[in-house]
Amino acid sequence: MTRLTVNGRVLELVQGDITRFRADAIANAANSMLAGGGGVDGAIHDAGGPEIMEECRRIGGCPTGQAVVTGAGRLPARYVIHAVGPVWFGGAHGEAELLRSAYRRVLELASERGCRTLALPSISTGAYGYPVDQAAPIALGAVAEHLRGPTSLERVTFVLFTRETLESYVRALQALAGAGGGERR
Ligand code: AR6
Repeated sequence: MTRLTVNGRVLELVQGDITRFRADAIANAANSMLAGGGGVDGAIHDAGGPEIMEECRRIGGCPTGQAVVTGAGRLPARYVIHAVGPVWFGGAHGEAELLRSAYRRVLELASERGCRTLALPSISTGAYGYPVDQAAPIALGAVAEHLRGPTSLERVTFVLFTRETLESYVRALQALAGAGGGERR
């Protein structure tokens, strides 16, 4: 299963490159210096062009568990929301709460700007080492919770780069739906 309806809004999973995904906002898995790097961050800055980094430099940084907004340069989006997820240190260092907080902040910022569509990557599960099977339920739970409340968002899409990541999110979505997290498939 790759799609769940929550409160009439859509939470969906696709495999792909988030830089090619058309949405009002896309999230980035950034670092607290907003300094750019590899993974999805590198791909977003490469595809979006230098304007995004200029704005990141002006903002200066972002604490772990938080997010900041810039324009999207050449990307087919209006905003990039740079979220800073936690580095995995074994799970006993507040990683889950920081990851949940990073997603919540992205969702709040997108809604504050009136976005109807949002694309998300799997924050922290690449270079930052967060086990994807543990990150996926947190990521999906944060989105489902947000969609149950007042929001401008109508569709939130996880754009997952690898098949393994998608499969992990599919399992977590099945568990969420089974636990009554949505209305229908
Ligand atoms: N589209 C969607 N997902 C992608 C893409 C893409 N184009 N490229 C990679 N991913 P990571 P983190 C997936 O490492 O763990 C950077 O250097 C990737 O397969 O990008 O939060 C930053 O500057 C994985 O599932 O982010 C930070 O320093 C997911 O994106 C640090 O890495 C996240 O992997 C952040 O590490």
